[in-house]
Amino acid sequence: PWDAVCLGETMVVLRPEGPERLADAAVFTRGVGGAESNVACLLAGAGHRVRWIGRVGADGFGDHVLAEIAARGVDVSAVRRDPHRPTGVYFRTGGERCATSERPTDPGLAEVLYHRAGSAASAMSPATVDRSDAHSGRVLHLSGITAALSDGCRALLYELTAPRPGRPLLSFDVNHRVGLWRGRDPAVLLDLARRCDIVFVGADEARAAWGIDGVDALRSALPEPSVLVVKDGGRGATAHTVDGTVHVPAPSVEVIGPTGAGDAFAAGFLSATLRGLPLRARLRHGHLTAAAALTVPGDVAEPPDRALADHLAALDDA
Ligand code: KDG
Repeated sequence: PWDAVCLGETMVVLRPEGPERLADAAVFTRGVGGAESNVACLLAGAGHRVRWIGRVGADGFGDHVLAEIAARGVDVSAVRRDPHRPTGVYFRTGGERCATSERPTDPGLAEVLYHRAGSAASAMSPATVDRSDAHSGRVLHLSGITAALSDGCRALLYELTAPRPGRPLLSFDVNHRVGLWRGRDPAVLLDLARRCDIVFVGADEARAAWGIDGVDALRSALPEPSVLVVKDGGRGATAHTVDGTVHVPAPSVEVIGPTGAGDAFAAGFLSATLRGLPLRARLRHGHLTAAAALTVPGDVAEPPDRALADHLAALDDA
């Protein structure tokens, strides 16, 4: 019955009100952040029937996460509350790229500080998430963030991506988050991606996570997905399918807030996929939805109006 089911951890995000570093900020604004629920909210905003599956604490932050995501028109009835573990929280400053451990407070780079170890969502596993709930849509959207949360979460991803007759179309955004993989090998992300049908990966994250450089090398390492989308920032995105390769340049926009742009790209692409649009139009809808996210602060933008996006996506074909 659902067009799409998105599964993953969603946290409360606290951002300094101004441009300060975490060391200096005294006042924070609250938001909701979770890569997969961002995709769910955007898909719901684009008119699709969407469910988000996650796990939050039986605490006020869990109430807030559920209320905000439900208010975007997403079904949250399969989200479980954990009586013992808290809702994850993270702090983030502005800036285009994440600070690294070597340069934690470089001006211009975002600081990302997670308080999610032992969170309610990290208790997701094949025992706590019902596979039939996760497989109740046409598309199941997952991301590599979940693989880093706990052994149980990783086992859940393997369970949900196992070959099985009648399984939904599996969408996987690699979402390599440097801060979650310190001291651990992100090769598992490659393994999981190979089990899915539609894979989104950034050229930069493929280099950082796997040392793989370039679209051809990536396709060789990821031959199984029927669609492999390689995103190359402002330069554009390339989709590889059995029918060939399509590249669509990205529109140039003034970046206000880069967080959530990857999620928005995935949502635009998946929305157009659910509507049966051709590959080039799917990439264009990815770019247009990402542009909407890039030009607002915060994690989740409103998706572009469908009629306008269809018009813009068709312009070059005219
Ligand atoms: O894509 C945006 C996400 O990174 C953000 O909302 C938080 O899910 C998140 C994460 O784990 O980093």
